[in-house]
Amino acid sequence: MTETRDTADRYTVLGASERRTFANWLTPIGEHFVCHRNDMPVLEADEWSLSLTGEIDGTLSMADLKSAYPTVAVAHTMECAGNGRGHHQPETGSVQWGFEAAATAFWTGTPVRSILRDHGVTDADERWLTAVGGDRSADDDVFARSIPLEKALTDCLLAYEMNGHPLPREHGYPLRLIVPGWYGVNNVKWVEELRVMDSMVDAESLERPGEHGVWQQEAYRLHPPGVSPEANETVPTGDTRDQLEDGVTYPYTFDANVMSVIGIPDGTAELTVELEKTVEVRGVAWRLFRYEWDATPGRHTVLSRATDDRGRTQPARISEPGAWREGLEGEDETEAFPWNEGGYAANAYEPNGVAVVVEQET
Ligand SMILES: Nc1nc2c(c(=O)[nH]1)N[C@H]1C(S)=C(S)[C@@H](COP(=O)(O)O)O[C@H]1N2
Ligand SMILES: [Mo]
Repeated sequence: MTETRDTADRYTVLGASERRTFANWLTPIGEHFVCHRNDMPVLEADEWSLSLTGEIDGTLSMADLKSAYPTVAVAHTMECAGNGRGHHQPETGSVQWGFEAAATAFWTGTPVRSILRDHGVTDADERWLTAVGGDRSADDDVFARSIPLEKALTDCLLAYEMNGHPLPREHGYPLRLIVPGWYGVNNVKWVEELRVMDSMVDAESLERPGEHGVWQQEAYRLHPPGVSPEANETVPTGDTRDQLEDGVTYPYTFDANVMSVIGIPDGTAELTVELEKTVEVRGVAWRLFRYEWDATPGRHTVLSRATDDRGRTQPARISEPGAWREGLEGEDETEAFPWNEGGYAANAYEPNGVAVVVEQET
């Protein structure tokens, strides 16, 4: 793993350094990518508390969270919304991720639903849950993100363990929000406040100094070049693909688009195959897949393309900057994910192919 601190926009970034990470479905902590922008806060679990605000009211210590509510564990594949950004041509700004900003871990913690119910929230009523992180920028801006309350009541948790170990500091110690299946940015680390609101977070939403709406309303939204999306109070769906097709003018990165990566062969060495023997191709389509490849000698590009349970498949490539939604209207092989200025939510499969040379064993 190599750690880089992007000097232009200050992201701290760490990614799996090897394609082979994706040959297994569970990612060891040391190979799980890391992504955040502010300095990591130095927090201690026994001094820390979670504020419940907005339409709920209360304060919970770590001991309250662990003793007063059930404990659950979920396997969550987290993908940075900027994964695949490096495949945009021309290049967009920020971290040029290829396929490595994705990982699967077991997260253990308290169901958000249990806390909300205990504080009188049983129905979503089209409201939002805003999680605020304990990291501050130099200008006192906080990291705040809103998700539909409906999602929070369904399967989200406040996690304090990762793969059975105490949550590492870089992954949000002592507590982080886990939003299963949704892009990394929704999974707020170092959570210190949960706020039940009628709308998504914006500039004036919190009783705090600094900017509040940046992460929700400005960064992490899909739009063509030269556009500054206006803030929305609400959107009709958390389905990123539905938003992209026509649901929302400039979509938010909520649930993750269907995606896959090959782990082996990893392209680093030529393969020698015995006659009549297959080559194992293994990877993750945010679940482990495996394919016995009847390989023939020669040069190949091995591609993986996933289809989700709603029949939506990965587009082949990323469009030209001007195409925006038109690219999505192409049929199958010609369908192109819209080039967008932030380089978000890209799930094209062609750029992630593995070049493999196969020789016949004699
Ligand atoms: N408080 C806080 N939470 C955050 C971030 C951040 O900068 N601050 N970065 C988000 C982004 S963009 C991603 S992709 C995930 C990455 O989580 P990880 O570092 O545990 O992999 O955390 C999210 N949660
Ligand atoms: Mo991210």
